[in-house]
Amino acid sequence: MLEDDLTERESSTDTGVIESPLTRSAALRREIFSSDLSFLMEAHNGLSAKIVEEAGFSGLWASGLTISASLGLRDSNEASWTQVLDVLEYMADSTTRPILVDGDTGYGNFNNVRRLIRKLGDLHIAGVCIEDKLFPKTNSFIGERQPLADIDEFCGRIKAGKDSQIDDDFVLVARVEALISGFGMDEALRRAEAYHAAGADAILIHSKQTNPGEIFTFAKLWQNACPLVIVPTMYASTPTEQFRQAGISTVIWANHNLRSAISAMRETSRRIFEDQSLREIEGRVAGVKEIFKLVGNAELEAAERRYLPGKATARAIVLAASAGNLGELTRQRPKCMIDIRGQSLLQRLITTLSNAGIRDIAVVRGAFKEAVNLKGIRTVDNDRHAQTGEAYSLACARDMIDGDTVIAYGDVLFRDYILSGLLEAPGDIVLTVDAMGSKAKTSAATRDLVAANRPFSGDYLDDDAPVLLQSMSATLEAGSVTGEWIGLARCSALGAIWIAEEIALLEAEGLLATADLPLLFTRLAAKHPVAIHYITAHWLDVDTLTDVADARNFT
Ligand code: SPV
Ligand code: MG
Repeated sequence: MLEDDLTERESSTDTGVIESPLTRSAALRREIFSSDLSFLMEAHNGLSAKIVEEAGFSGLWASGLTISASLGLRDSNEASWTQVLDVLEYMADSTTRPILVDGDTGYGNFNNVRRLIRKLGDLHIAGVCIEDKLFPKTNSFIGERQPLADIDEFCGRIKAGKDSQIDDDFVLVARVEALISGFGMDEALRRAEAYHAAGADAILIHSKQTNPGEIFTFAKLWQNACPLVIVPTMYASTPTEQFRQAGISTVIWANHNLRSAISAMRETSRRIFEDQSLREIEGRVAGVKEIFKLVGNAELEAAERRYLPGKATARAIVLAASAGNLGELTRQRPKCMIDIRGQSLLQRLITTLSNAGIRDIAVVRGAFKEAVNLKGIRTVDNDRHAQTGEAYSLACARDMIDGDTVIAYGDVLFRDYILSGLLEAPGDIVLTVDAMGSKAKTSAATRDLVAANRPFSGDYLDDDAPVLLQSMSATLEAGSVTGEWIGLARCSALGAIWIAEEIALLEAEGLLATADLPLLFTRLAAKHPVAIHYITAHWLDVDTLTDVADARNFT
């Protein structure tokens, strides 16, 4: 599983020491045992799992109710446990975050729980919650006095579950239904104590009252014997701060993604049915590009460039001639070769380029040029680097600006998706621009500020109308700035011709030695469309020692 590689791979630290990988179970355990209040958000399939992660949640609740409902079934074990596993596999593949699975009653007795927990381990599910009822279960909010399991029998399910976990950190939450079923506080406490003693890592104390009274009473009497998990669906108006004060460990927002999807889908279906047209709906629903983005089409395109013959067409020119001004770090090597957690800045950039299928990489070197010798690159020398600027360095590699070409500064780091987005973006010259200018620079470092014909709107439906560069410079009027160029651009074969022509003109005017790329692009924008591809964050460039520290933390 790709995502597992991401979460559970080994990661190296600043010191070069290999840290032990954090499994999803360990991540869930950390959440549940942390002194902060944690939140798990409901998801019921791969797509909703992605949306929960995108929103920022550090864990997911795979709800029995909503998984069943999304299959068109009742929350009465109508979906078999292996059908639920199939859904969980899609969910686990879709997120790197830990998932706590609603395991209902465990689908039978201790033996069914054993098989369930082994299979959940195989799928890298972080934990399971089992409730003290009988198979087949009924949703807790239906009917009164649902029969509860015998305490000892349920403790057997807990023990068997804990004995079957593959990962030591796997979290088993035992859910006490005594309050819901009307058996009272003493029974609830008696059961929670027995389940904890049987090995449950945490207790989910459930209530269907519309106020949190009995939950808070339980929490007080429980005295934090082990973490408490709650599902405030019925007492939804309780301020979250009160849960914190009551010492609750984890709140599950149990079904709100499915419920919001139901409202939205109903409204859309009704509207289209009545209108027999899409006119009113288009613009109110997520764009098709949102779907592509959520399921990671950009990654597939990058993979195609890497693996499909004939797809890896783009080449790259990296401008890395400048010496940099980082004291000791740049005393004997250029800025692009400073070490960032065991790899040079340039090596990291080259890895990002080759991840996108770009293999033909030319690096324009200047200062300490002998230090710039990495495998898999061509080098071009700008021996006048001390007297010249970026446009001159680019001109040194002008023979290589031919066909689809990426141009990058040698001191930038950006996430892979940013390059994939640039490679996909339409236009003959396209610049990647951070719309937020989110890089909080502490120094007065030069920033390539951009004025475009339109600011970033965040609306993917706008994508078809191109955003075009008007001018770029370190000194733009604040009101006209729509972002900051991150030092990454792409041109097509036609764009490459325009760039070559403009370089020739700068040369003829005697400006080539001093020109920088903002000037080159501003001049190009006066004659040709120079498109902007907006991003928001996930990049940095290295101008100062603070940037070096940030680069070490950049993933
Ligand atoms: C679920 O989400 O399936 C739950 C929580 O078990 S509840 O519906 O409140 O029982
Ligand atoms: Mg459930």
